[in-house]
Amino acid sequence: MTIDAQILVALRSAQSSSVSGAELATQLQMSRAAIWARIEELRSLGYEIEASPHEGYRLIKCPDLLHADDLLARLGGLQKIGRDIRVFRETTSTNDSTERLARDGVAEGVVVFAESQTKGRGRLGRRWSSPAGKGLWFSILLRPKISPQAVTQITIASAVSLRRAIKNVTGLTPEIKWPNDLLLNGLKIAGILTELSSEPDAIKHVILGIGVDVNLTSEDFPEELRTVATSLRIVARRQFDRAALAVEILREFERDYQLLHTDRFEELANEWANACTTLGKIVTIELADRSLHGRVEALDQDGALLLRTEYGRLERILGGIVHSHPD
Ligand code: BTX
Repeated sequence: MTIDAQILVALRSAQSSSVSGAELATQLQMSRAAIWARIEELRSLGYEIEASPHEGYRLIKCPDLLHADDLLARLGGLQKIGRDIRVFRETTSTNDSTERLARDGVAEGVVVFAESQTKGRGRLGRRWSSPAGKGLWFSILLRPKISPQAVTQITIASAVSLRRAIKNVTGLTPEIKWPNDLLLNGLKIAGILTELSSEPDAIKHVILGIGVDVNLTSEDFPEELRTVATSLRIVARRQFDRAALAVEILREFERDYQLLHTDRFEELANEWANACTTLGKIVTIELADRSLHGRVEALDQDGALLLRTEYGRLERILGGIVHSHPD
């Protein structure tokens, strides 16, 4: 953990009391002057830190920005997902930035956040609107030990952990639309883009891209999205601490990702099925080369959707865009 992250851990664990400069200096094996310089640096980033000659330092308020050291400090360095965190002010797509790290051989668990994306993307070349400082736009590098056919399990695991994290932090309970959308009041508040790099029978790596509309107002969305998308802020009528939500998502996902590797996907699949509004629905699914119409019957052990088509055949679907129809 960096020095700044360790300082933030110490200040946070003191809660509303102060930590003396001498205590920090001993703990971090630095001079008190060097600690003071780091505190000044954190202040310049917007951290409100009170300094009193008798009592020491006290953390009053964190700025509304994503700061790698702060995220690391909040995670406490205990887990694989988020053991390394990078934050860009702007990037094309966090999936691209993470892909470069993957090719450089960086170990799994690195998470790349961006305050804004100029070319945020969804599936099939669709765009993902990512205004600065309003949402969580990030990607996780994974090197899962599962077969390429089972990669949908990762999307499922991330959907349930994302839903749980949102519920824990905001009290709102999104529904899941297969395979990768989270909805509130029928409007999209989050999307997941799973990109796979694979050989025929082994996964090289997976980039899990997650976008969550946290503090956007309706004006922050391009006009054409205002009838299909919403944000946690619009629904709850209050703003949320993006860093706290980010950390909760990474914690929940760490747990579910471990379950995948211990053959416990069924537990996640059950949770997913309970939250999924697509099960049992009459849908049209747009695939790359055709579309299928029928009723969604179940999810199989790889996370694929089983669709009973209008002709009575059972089709196994791994991707595609789902349109629901009333019964
Ligand atoms: P998707 O293809 O299911 O959804 C894309 C569609 O969602 C768009 O066509 C549009 O209708 C709608 N949309 C666009 N922007 C938003 C938004 N901010 N909120 C709600 N709806 C929107 C979903 O793909 C997967 C999205 C993943 C986004 C993350 S962000 C971090 C990472 N980097 C990156 O480039 N993509 C992922």
